[in-house]
Amino acid sequence: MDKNSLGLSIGTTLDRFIKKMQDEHSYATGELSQLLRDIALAGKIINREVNKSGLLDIAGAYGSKNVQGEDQQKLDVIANIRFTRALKNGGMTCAIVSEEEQEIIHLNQNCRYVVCMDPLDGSSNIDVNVSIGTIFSIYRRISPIGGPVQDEDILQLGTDQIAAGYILYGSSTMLVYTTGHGVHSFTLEPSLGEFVLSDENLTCPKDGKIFSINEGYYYQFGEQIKEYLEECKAKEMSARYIGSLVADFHRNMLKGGIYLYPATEKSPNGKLRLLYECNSLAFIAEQAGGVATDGINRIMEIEPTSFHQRTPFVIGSKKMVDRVTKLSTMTDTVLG
Ligand code: AHM
Ligand code: MG
Repeated sequence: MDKNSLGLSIGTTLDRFIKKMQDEHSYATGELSQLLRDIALAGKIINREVNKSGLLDIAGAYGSKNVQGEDQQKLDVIANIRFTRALKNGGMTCAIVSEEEQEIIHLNQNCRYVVCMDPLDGSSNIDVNVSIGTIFSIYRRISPIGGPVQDEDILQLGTDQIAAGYILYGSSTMLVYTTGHGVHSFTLEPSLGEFVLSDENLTCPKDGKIFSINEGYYYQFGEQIKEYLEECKAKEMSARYIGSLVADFHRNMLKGGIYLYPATEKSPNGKLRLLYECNSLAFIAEQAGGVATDGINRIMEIEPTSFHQRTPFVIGSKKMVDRVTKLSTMTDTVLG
């Protein structure tokens, strides 16, 4: 049986893996480990809801809009409630910022961790049984424990993340996370109800043959993006776009590729949110040897000024993302 560098076999449960990682770091208090377990539990609950969405009346639109003015799906709302409840009951989180809520969700003031999350990303794919995902970032609060959580606790740089990850509800359900010591993936074993280790220290190929972008917006893209797409086509690369960020990113990380959601004329700051979509995946990508930028600047060094701030997003294999940066620098257009 395969053994990884921690001496754990493929198939080791997430709980055991987290405990082993905790034991490797003498300063660890166990609180982050518990929080990761809380997130895994929430993921299992959402997985259950997603799996039965075709059987119950929980697919489709909820009839309301979220803070970005986008239509909420019923499962968006359910996932937000389930996640919030799991983190509240877990008792390790002082505050959450969620794609589905305008303001900070205040939990236990005596805790040190802040979670930024998109409880269910790609939710327009729910009704058609296509992969969707949960994305999360964990930060240590800056303000003193015991007092109310402040905006500064949330508006931290991506480089301040202490953990990040995603859960992909795909042909199987996977949890992928990093605490800054490599990227590890776990597959949900449905009959056991446990996430078990699939891969330790995942790496993203330095170059790839897949490009993922919504080309329907081609005429709204800046010149450097158009030029990059022409280069991809000239090289006969494969176009793959699910329209579910987690699934597109996961595939590209494993196989080598690039995902782009650049600025468009209609959305000059792009569509994706810095705090709970871009930073989280940027941390994973960098830990796997990949790169994430807004076209020029490193995503994890962008100063956040608001909870739901958007940014253009280019992420994936180093050589491919670097090429976009080079073209952007040449045309001197950061966000175009
Ligand atoms: P959401 O957070 O409202 O689900 O939007 C994010 C999703 C991403 O998963 C996906 O990559 C992108 O939006 C697709 O957008 P578009 O339909 O404009 O290509
Ligand atoms: Mg989203």
